[in-house]
Amino acid sequence: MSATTTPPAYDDNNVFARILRGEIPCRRVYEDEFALAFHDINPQAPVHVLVIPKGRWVSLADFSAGASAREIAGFWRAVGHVARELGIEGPGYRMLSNVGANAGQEVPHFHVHLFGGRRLGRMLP
Ligand code: DGP
Repeated sequence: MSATTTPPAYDDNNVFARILRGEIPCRRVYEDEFALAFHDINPQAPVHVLVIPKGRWVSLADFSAGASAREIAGFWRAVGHVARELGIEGPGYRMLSNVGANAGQEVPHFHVHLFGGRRLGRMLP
């Protein structure tokens, strides 16, 4: 692993930063010290929730290289908690994160999509 990799610049005006600051409303489903979860504005499934870490991270690589072990553990614990609380754990769900231009990442704040509530078609890739 290179210690010289420059992390991507974080845009403090991206929509999720504004949601975290309370400048834009969201339909919140969970919040703790490490993460915020809220319904996607444009749901692609009966359950479509976004889980975001509270720090200023653009991608998973950025997050995993820069966040503390406590923040990383807290975030992933929150993702699992949200899936259970939404009732999608038993029937099954999909977890997805778009990273960068090739994946069509729209919001440059690291986030995980949780999709559930129906049979999901195969989508690889
Ligand atoms: P992506 O960056 O492509 O992984 O997806 C970003 C998602 O964020 C997309 O599904 C729509 C959602 N989104 C964008 N703006 C808002 C917003 O203002 N509120 C909420 N709740 N969701 C948003």
